[in-house]
Amino acid sequence: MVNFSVTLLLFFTLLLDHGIVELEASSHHHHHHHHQHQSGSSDQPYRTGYHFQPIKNWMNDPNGPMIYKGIYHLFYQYNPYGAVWGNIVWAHSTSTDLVNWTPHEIALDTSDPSDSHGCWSGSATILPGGKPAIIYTGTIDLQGSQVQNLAMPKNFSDPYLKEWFKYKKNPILSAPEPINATLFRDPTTAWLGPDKIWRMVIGSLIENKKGLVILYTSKDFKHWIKAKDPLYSETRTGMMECPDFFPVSTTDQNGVETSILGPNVKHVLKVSIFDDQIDSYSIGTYDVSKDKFIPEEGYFGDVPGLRFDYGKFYASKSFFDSDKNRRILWGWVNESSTWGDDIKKGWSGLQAIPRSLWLDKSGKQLVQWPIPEIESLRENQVDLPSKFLEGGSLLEISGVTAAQADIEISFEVTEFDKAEVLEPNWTNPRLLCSQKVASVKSAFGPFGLLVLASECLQEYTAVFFRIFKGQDKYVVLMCSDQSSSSLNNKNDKTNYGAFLNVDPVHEKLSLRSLIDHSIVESFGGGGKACITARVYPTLAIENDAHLYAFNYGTEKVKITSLSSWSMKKARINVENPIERVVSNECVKF
Ligand code: DQQ
Repeated sequence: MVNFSVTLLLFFTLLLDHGIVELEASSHHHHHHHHQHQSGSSDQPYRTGYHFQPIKNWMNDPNGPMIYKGIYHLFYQYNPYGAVWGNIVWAHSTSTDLVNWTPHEIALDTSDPSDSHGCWSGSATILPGGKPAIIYTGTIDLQGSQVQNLAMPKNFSDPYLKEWFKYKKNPILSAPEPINATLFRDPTTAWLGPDKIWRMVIGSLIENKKGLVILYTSKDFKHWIKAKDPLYSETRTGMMECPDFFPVSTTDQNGVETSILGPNVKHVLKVSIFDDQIDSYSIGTYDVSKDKFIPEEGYFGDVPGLRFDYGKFYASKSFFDSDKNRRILWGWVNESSTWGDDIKKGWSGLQAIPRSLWLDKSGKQLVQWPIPEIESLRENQVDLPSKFLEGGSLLEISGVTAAQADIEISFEVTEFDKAEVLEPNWTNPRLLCSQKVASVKSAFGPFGLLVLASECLQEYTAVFFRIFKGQDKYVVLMCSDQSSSSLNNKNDKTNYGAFLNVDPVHEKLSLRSLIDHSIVESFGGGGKACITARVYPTLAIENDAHLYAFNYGTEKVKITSLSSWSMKKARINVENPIERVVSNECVKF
């Protein structure tokens, strides 16, 4: 008896000991196996199944995306100590398919005087010979004064680029006169001119409201000289963060390497406008002799203007995927819940599903589409034969896991006479969508999808179209209506909207939504308008979530095609279980 309990005690001590050792080891890595938040668990209904997110804590901007030796890299702004913004370092994950991700140790932490208070956003550039370099913003005091730093991989033969060293002469740049040091951040991927000189831009603000992207040049990537003029500036935008500057092909949908110049390209400048929290872009030409970007039309921050996404999507960054000849866009999707709720659930922030991006045939806008790799997660396809949806009707799409799904639907309208007239001052699509929510009928629309819907429709997120009679053409409005998304009224339920550049007389109206527990990413017109929303249903969770096609307009519309899929869970930032067993369990026992 005594013997037995002694043995038992010893056994428990061993277990305990082992547990402690493992806890220490994992906290050192900033990844805790012990607190994995599972999607599909009732205490974590908002955790996603196939979106990029760390195991826990706060994440914001995507940083330094690239492909190196066939491995995709994503770094991101991360708080190792909590679910709200702060203590920002560069966390790092890699993937072979952009779907499943392996976490690595923190790539850049706040270890140097030149980044003692934060490693903020920045970009990777592949130098000649295929060697990557990172330039990022360091903050050096409590006020957030900013400088730019250089980092290089320790070991170029490691395709995972697990370790980085910081250039010993950092910082390579401090804010130039008269720029305020707290408004000088987020270097882009650099591009090489025909003169073999590197160029990059950094986001800034001057004279209270004037946003600008400051241009720097370098011969060796270490010494950078400020150009006389910015690459671009605009009087009233406010602070421009996270600029991105890249060419797009005018002849096909392939991506183009960042340093490529005309004749078959146009250039895109994207800036993240801090005051509005939007990613606004412009298409134009890059005059390399004057080092100026000349937009073809419009202004940044115009309403409606050109945006990567008309919902929640910010601080995005693209990279050229040289393996598959495409340009891929990453973007941060913040929470729409309260800080209190974020702290309770222990995490904040998602990355949108990476999108391929190219110039539309019109040449006037970009088109974006989720990378095809994500389709490997599709299962249990449910198709519906083409059919009419009568005015005021609802059609349940069953057979898919509605909380974690992908759906593509296409509509056709043939008789337009009764279309509601678009008043000349209805120029702000977001405003229109907040006035004309899903329950407001017109002739053509709203029709579309009710996602993350509870059985009796106390909760739903409505993604839909309306067709208006404009001055000389029919105008399509796309809305994402969050106003009924949750019984929890503490969440931000702002509605989003965009005009969709599709002619409904000659083209079908297609809509795809990627649904993942607390995120709905919608693509209208094959990716001509994208709207991402965060929602937190209280009833429409897990197996209690439903999916419907609906038409609350008075006139019938035709569904010409409908396919939907359950989405499998991706392996995202969970450490390789085999590696763990070998290193922690087997070795010790
Ligand atoms: N996030 C970073 C900044 C950037 C901002 C700090 C954009 O570098 O300007 O976490 O979200």
